[in-house]
Order: sequence, then structure tokens, then C-alpha cells
Amino acid sequence: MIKYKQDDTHLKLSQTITILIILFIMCILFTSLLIVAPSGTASQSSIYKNCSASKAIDGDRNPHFINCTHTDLKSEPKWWRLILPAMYRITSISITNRIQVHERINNVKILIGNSPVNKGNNNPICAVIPSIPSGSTRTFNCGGMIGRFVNVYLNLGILTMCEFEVYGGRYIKA
Ligand SMILES: [Ca+2]
Repeated sequence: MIKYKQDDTHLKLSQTITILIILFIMCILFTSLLIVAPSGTASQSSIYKNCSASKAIDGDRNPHFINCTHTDLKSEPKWWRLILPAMYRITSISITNRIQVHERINNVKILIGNSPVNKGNNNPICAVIPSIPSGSTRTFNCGGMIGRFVNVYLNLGILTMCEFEVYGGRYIKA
């Protein structure tokens, strides 16, 4: 009888440990898939009409002009910046492109880091966008880059995006 109770206790302990391990793994997976933005403060090098920087983090992937960011036609280069509320380990970034003039997103760089120098445009590169089809969303893997500043940078041309989503988890220094 006593032996039975001991076995039962071991079984319950084993089940509890298994559940804790599963919860831990789920927590890691959930954290890596957690959407960070829309959140933070968005700004950009210039604004055309009322296509402000915040239109890329309003939670709406609508790819038509009025729902997208748009820099002006003059000053070079163009940038869009998101200051996150804290440092994050960023797994990936999704960008929704405009339905018209979709080629404007070509060669845009995605930068991630903690340096505010040059408005954050000197931070390391996560990806250089080759192209995104008209009105589509594409995801770029950033492999867990750490930063509070996420920039989009274009050397020449007009910078326009309809939605910008950041996935990752809060980074806490060990
Ligand atoms: Ca939007």
C-alpha cells in the first residue's frame, strides 16, 4: 500500500514536471511570435500630404495610398523610424506594400539596433528588400537582433509603406 502511494507521488511529480516543460516551451514559442508593433512611436524624414509615419503601425494592412506612409518628393535620403517602448529581441518584420508604385519599396534597408546616432540609420542591417509584390505583405527574418530602434532606410526615391509589424519578445539583459 505504501509502495503504491510512493509510485503515485512519483507519477504526479513526473506529470507536473512534464506540464512545466511544455508550458516553458510554449512560453518561448509564444514570445518569439509575439507582435511588438503596432506599438512605440513612429516618425519619418518628411511627410507627403497627410500620409504620416503612424499609418504603418495603425494595425491596418490596407494597401491603398491614403492608408500608407509617404515621404515627400524632395529631400534625400528617406527614412522611417520606430522607437519601441523597450529593448526587444526581434525575430522578424513584416511589411505591407502599396498596391500602386510597388517598386518604391525595392532596395529599402531594415535596420535594428540601440544607437540613436543619425536618427538610428547607422544601426545594423536586418535585410535589404529586393521587392514586395503589389499590395502584398512579406516577412523578413531578423534572427533575434536586439534593439529599441527599428528603421527603414532608402537612399534614393520615395519611401512608402502601408503596415510595418515587428515580431519578437522583450529583451532583458542577463
Ligand atoms: Ca496601415
